[in-house]
Formats: sequence, structure tokens, C-alpha cells
Amino acid sequence: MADYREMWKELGMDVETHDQLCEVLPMAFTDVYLSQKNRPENMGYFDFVVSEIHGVRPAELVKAQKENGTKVFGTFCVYVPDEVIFAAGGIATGLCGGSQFWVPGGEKVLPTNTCPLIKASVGARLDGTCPFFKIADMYVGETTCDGKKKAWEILGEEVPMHIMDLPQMKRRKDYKAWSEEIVEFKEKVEEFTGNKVTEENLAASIKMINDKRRALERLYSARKNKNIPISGKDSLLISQIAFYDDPTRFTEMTNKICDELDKRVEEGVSVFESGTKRILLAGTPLAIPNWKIHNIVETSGGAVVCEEMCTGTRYFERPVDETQTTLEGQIDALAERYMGINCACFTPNNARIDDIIRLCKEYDVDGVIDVNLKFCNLYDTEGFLVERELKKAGIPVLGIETDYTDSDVQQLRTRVGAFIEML
Ligand code: BJ8
Repeated sequence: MADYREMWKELGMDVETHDQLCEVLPMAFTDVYLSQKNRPENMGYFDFVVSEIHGVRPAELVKAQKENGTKVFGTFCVYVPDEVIFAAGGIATGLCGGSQFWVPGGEKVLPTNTCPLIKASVGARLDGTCPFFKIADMYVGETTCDGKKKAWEILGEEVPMHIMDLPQMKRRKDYKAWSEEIVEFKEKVEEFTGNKVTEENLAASIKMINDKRRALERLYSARKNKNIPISGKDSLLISQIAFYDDPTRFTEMTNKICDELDKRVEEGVSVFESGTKRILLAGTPLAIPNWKIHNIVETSGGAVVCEEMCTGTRYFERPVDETQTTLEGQIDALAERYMGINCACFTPNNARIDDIIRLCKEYDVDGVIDVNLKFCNLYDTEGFLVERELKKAGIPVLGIETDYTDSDVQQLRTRVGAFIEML
């Protein structure tokens, strides 16, 4: 990695502790990623972004702040409409933590039985070991799960925090409430950036983010083929980078790899042996660098062909309606699109089960692994209905619960291996 120590120091990071992360991450990446055979050539860009994850993009954000007075907004959930931020000349960046490295820092202030995603996110900020958490001028939280809601109160003491009140049901009045919440968010963003959101700049940012969604849709479509041209691990990496990268460049690079994948499909190239079992992962998100389950599946005779996750289909399916010409119409279109995401924080949430069954057909899936991050009660509880309905639909399913540690890897390997064998 190039030397970014000066920038990290300037950001007030704990550079010595951060060095330890810089030492282990490349090793993990080499083991999990670079050991794969026949990777698409255009993964080179995404490999580069990961190898410089705390350097190259943070440096761009700092430059935009210093040279143009750009405001950076850190977000934690796929319900937060990035379009509003970009329309006002801001930059949105994902902040969810996916490494065990940050968990102990979170545990200093949070109950141990909090999900690792929340503990890692809080730890990354309090320990000063992630540049993105230091760079963000404002954090945008939401009222999804209880753990996050309380975490905002702790993080809000560190950084200006705006919280979006997400409804938990999907009645007409809830859609209306979410529209109003987006209007309030728009006003907050306008005040913070000093820029107005107009029909024109919002239309442009809706198109920009839709283009990103369409590129991801293309990537996922390639995985529907009998010959799978890209591993689940590589696809996951692209999905994870989508949360951080410059959206226009990301779209361009994703379309570029999709051109290569189309060619592979035409030529019948697969990265898996024929007959490899096709697995869909459903459940809680896999924030970077959480590659654990994909790695286990793909080194146990399976191929991950789809993720019904926020680092997956929940992030990109269904673009925002681009035909609206008034600000009001555009905001309603945003509310409509975002309320269409099916997170377990909603009740009832049958549409998520319908989604999983639909995706199983679209991706010609042999079996589903329902993944739950330890202590996420929402997805854990919903797992009962998900697994029951999948069984009813004749789709084999394995429910697993895990965290960011390596302590359960052997045990998971045995269970996942046995599941794949039985398919
Ligand atoms: S839309 S999944 S990104 S809330 S895993 S922190 S729910 S205790 S991340 Fe999420 Fe938005 Fe839903 Fe997606 Fe809480 Fe569960 Fe942890 Fe979670």
C-alpha cells in the first residue's frame, strides 16, 4: 500500500493500532481471494481498491473536503437515499464495520450481546482505526433495529448525527411518513452543505445511482448462467465496494467486468466445475471484509450464486422511477423505491420470503443458507418463517449463526459441507 500515514495522522487516527489491521488484511485477502483460479481479469480494479481501502478513496474524500468544501455523509443502512446527498453536492459513503478487529472497541461501551456489525462500527470510530469514520462530516442513522438506535446516541456524541425515522410497517400512511422523512433529510442535507436540492440535480443523482444499480443487476444476471463466470466471493467484493467507491467510476468498472463476463458466458467459461451446487445466501449483511461464509461455501464444493442481503439484491433491485419531473414526485418515487426493500425490521415481512423464493428460481438455486449475525434478533426470529416457507416450497435450507471471529470456522465448514453434500 502507498504511504498514507500522514493523512491518517492528520485525521487523528490511532496509526499504531491501525498498523496491526494493515498487517492482517492483505494476508486475509491473499488467502481468500488471490488463491482463486481463473478470476476475471477486470477484478484487478476491485483488488486494487481493497488493497488501498484505507488510502485511495479516503484520500479522494479528504481532497474533496479541502479543495471544494464538499461534505461527506457516512451511512449505515440501505434505506438511506444517497441520491439526496449527491444532489446537494455531498458524497455518501458506507460505514458498516465487517471486521473482528473493531469489535473489542465496541464492546467497551456496548453490551457484549450486541451484533458484531454494530460493535465493529462503534469500535472503528471510538478506537480511531478507520479513516472513513474520521472523514465523515455527518453520520446518518436510522431507526431499524434497537442496537443501532442506541448506538446512534453514543456515536452522536462524536459526530453530527441525523437520524431518519424508518417506519416498521408498509401501509399507505407509512409510505407517506417515509416521504416526509426524506423531505426532512433533504432540508438537513441542504442546510449542512449550503446547497439546494433541485429537480435537475436530483434527477441527475437518481440517474447516477440507478446506473449503479443497473450495473450490479448485470453482474448478478451473469451469475444466473449455468456456467458461472465469476465466483460468489468476487461478486461479494464488488457489492461491498459499491458502498464506498465513487458511484460513476464504480458503475464504469462494474460494466467493464460485466462485458468480460458476457464474453465468458458466450464462450461457456465457468469458474466452477460443472455440477457444483448453487447456493443462495439470505440474511444479515456482510460488511467488508467479512468474506467468511462465501469462503467456506466455495471451498466446500458449493458456489454462491446470489445474496439476498443488503450487500446483495436488497441494495440494487428495482430502480427509482426516473420519469418524475417535480421535486415532490421525485421524493415520492424515492420513498416508493426504498420502502420496497424488505428488511426484517418490518412487520409483517412476507414479501422478503417471496423475494427469496423468487430469487431461488431466477438463479436456479440448489439450496439456501440463511445467515444470521450473532445477536441480530430480527433476522434470527424471521429465520423461523423463512426456513419453514422454503422447506414448504421444496427448497433445502440450512440456518447458521455466526460472528466475525474465526472460532466457529471448522464447525461451520463441517455443517456447510454436509449440507452441500446432501443437495
Ligand atoms: S436494511 S439489514 S442495512 S437495518 S444485523 S445492525 S439489523 S442487529 S444491518 Fe441492516 Fe438496514 Fe436492515 Fe439492511 Fe441490526 Fe441485525 Fe445487526 Fe443489522
